[in-house]
Amino acid sequence: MRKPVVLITGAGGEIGHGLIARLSESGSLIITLDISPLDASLAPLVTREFTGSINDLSLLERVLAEFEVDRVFHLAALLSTRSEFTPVTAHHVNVEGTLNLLEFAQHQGESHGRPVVFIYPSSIAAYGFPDLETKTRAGAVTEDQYAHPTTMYGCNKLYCEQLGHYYSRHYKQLSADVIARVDFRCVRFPGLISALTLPSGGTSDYAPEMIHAAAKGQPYDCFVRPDTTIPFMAMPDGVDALLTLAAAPRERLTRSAYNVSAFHPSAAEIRDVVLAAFPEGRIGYAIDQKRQGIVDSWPAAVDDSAARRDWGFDPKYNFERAFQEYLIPTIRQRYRK
Ligand code: AKB
Repeated sequence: MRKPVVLITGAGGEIGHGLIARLSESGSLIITLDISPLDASLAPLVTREFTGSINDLSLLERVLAEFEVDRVFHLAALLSTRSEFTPVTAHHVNVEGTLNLLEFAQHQGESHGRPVVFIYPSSIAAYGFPDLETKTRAGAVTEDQYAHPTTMYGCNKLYCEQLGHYYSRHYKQLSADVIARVDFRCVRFPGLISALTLPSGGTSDYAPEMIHAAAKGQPYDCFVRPDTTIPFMAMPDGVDALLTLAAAPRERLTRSAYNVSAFHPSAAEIRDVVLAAFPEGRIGYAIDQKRQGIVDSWPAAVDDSAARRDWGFDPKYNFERAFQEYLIPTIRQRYRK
């Protein structure tokens, strides 16, 4: 009997770092798939590391043949800013790659007779507001409001939410013999701020970029206006959310995609708390109108009551604790070394 393993795609990314550490602590056997080799700090924590593309079907066939996968954390994606520069590549990776992983999970479930739990990080980019007035008036949005994304990344994320729901509920519904349909579960992440990794290609990156620049003593120009407001979350709470959702009893879940969030400061409020911690920091503003337009289309806040009710989502870090207890001390230490 093969031991069940967890597959993490995009394992070398920001979320993957924290997820691998937490899963290895719990004793899970982990296999990873990433376009780049894992950091030396992560490689020893995984049972097997595959380096390649989620669009390499022969590679996925190899994984299917060698391992019994019972959970998939599908993190591999091109983020919002990068996807705007290469929209077709973004669709290829974000959508076709996700379809490949859903087919992989379905075939895994059919081979070992149990549904594979498929955890998918969607994003606040799945929302879209036509203008700032509508965004401000909307306040904290629920999952079924304003799902009109204005970026390729947001379109990709919203469609993959629907694709996952199809695989969970309706896959090949005209074929009588479909067994072990994928158990798709998804969170819409806000901007995630990690103390351990640098941001890569996101439009919410102004928050982590400010902190890391000030901690390194480097000047930084924030690319959005001071009043810009979107929801954020400290990375440990993001990883906790994925693990808690994955472990939740299926019958508790009333929807496929859930909002999660922890705090929603303005860019100016983030700048203030960073300069209070790093008084020598030099943080100005150089607005990038295109990236500003993306962030203005995202909600100022989200209503995460469904996640709290259905599966006990409960972030540990509010705005103050995230900075005072996690981000600032950890990042300060990182650059002292
Ligand atoms: C991005 O900025 O693209 C991501 C996100 C908000 O999904 N961090």
